[in-house]
Amino acid sequence: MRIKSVFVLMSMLFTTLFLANCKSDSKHQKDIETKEKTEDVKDYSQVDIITRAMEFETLDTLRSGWTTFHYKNRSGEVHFFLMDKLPSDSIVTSDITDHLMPAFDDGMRYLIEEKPDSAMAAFGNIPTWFNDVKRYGGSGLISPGKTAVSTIHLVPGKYMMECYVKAINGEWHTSHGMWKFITVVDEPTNHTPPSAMHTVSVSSTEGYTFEGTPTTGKNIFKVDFIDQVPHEHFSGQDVNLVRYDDGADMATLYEWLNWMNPEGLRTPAPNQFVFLGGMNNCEAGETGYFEVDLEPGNYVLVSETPNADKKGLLKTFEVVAD
Ligand SMILES: [Cu+2]
Repeated sequence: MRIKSVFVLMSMLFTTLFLANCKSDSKHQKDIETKEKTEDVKDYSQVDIITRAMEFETLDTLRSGWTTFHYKNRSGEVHFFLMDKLPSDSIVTSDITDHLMPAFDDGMRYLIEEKPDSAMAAFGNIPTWFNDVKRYGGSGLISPGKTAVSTIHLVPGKYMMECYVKAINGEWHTSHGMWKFITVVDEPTNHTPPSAMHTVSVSSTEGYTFEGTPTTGKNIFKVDFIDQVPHEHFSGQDVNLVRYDDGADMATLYEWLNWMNPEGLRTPAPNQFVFLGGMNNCEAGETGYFEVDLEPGNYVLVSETPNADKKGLLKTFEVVAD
């Protein structure tokens, strides 16, 4: 673990030096300026994100307002993306890699080793600024080969895009490189959210309220966050759309969705379930949209929250053939 951290640090130092060296190359600098200029005039209202292994391949700068993300999971693991708005623009890479991540890394390792007291002590080292992070949505969990389409409303600021699913060894995807700073500038897109066909209201006390009858083909869901509170896993509530096989053991899914379980959110995801996106955590009063093509089958809308079933933070439905 420590050796690996040193290796990661050395790799980062090498990358930094390499980039610094590149910057002295005037042709390269010109290329960068041309690229930035091209990006300046981009619409920004439709943004692709691609994950091929453990990275977010997308733009560094986005515009505020409504933006539709097409998150293409071309890797072999389940992921998501979440937009964490940082409380300060002065938070830099070392704040994340040297302070935030080690606290989560140590805490998770202790949970896997069944040392809950040590785990809580490690989580106690999470920097205090992390309490002031605001979430502005993202995708729900998305299976390999699938694309999650999410429309969210961004306010200007510095963000960290992240995925905290876990690798097969229990380490966070964030610690494997699945995070990225993104600057959202104060220039709203002209984009408007799509026309919703279904509405899901998410409340910590009432659970999900959803009366829709999704059908085959394209369905657009609007997700209203009535409130947002930390649950036993210190995180809030969200919406994931999951297709499940006949006779699937739903308890397996609910257990897996709790990151505090040593096997929770850990690769491999349970079979018999296909993750089709959804809407990641938003602040109270915020709204997000997601779009999905449905085929006949069994589906569940479910929150990545401990005891989601007991809290009403789930809703099953069936899509029948036309
Ligand atoms: Cu991931």
